Amino acid sequence: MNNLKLYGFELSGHSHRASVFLSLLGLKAKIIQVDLASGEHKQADFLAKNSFGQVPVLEDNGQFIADSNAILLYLATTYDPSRQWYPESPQQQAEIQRFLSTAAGPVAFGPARARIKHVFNHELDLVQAHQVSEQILTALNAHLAKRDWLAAKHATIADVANYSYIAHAPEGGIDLNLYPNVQAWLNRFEQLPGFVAMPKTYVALQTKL
Ligand SMILES: N[C@@H](CCC(=O)N[C@@H](CS)C(=O)NCC(=O)O)C(=O)O
Repeated sequence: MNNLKLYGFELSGHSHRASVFLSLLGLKAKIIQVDLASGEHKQADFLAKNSFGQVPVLEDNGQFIADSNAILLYLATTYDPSRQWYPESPQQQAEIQRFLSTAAGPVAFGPARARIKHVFNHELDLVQAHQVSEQILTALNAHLAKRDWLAAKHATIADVANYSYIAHAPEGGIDLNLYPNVQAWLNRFEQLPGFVAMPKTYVALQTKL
């Protein structure tokens, strides 16, 4: 019996990345919502869990793991004996790392930022976020033309890391219809046993995205 807790925020794609992976692995975890609006993540109690003051943070038997991609790596190497999600071959690991960097780079600075601007109205450059989004979605659409998954012949943590913010890109005013191979990949991901969706924001609901 594990003792997993996930500190997150329900509209955070980074948090969803961690919670959907827990579910895909069939792991039960206590989900603890951190009140970002009131600044709970900048209080001493939370900073003791993650000095960067960001969600998500995973707690496993009193040990804290911060950063969504670090959480994916930790869960895959600790709780997936089959090593489907993070295979042992150095070549496959390098390919997965390439897409973890994609998630932390252009996906974070493109679709995720555009959504933050639309949904939370933060001071961000929407034009730049849309340019970055177009570049990375065009590249991913080409990458997925002849393959089902980003980094292997099956789903890996590379797919988990990139799914949430790309699936919710329309909430940032991005038209995914322009990227049919990306859409097919999102649909494939949503069919995985254990998949759970991130709630749509009021922006998505207003525009029926
Ligand atoms: N590199 C981090 C980024 C996490 C992140 O940006 N979290 C946001 C919510 S989506 C957050 O906590 N923002 C509050 C802040 O930065 O003050 C990860 O992958 O976990």
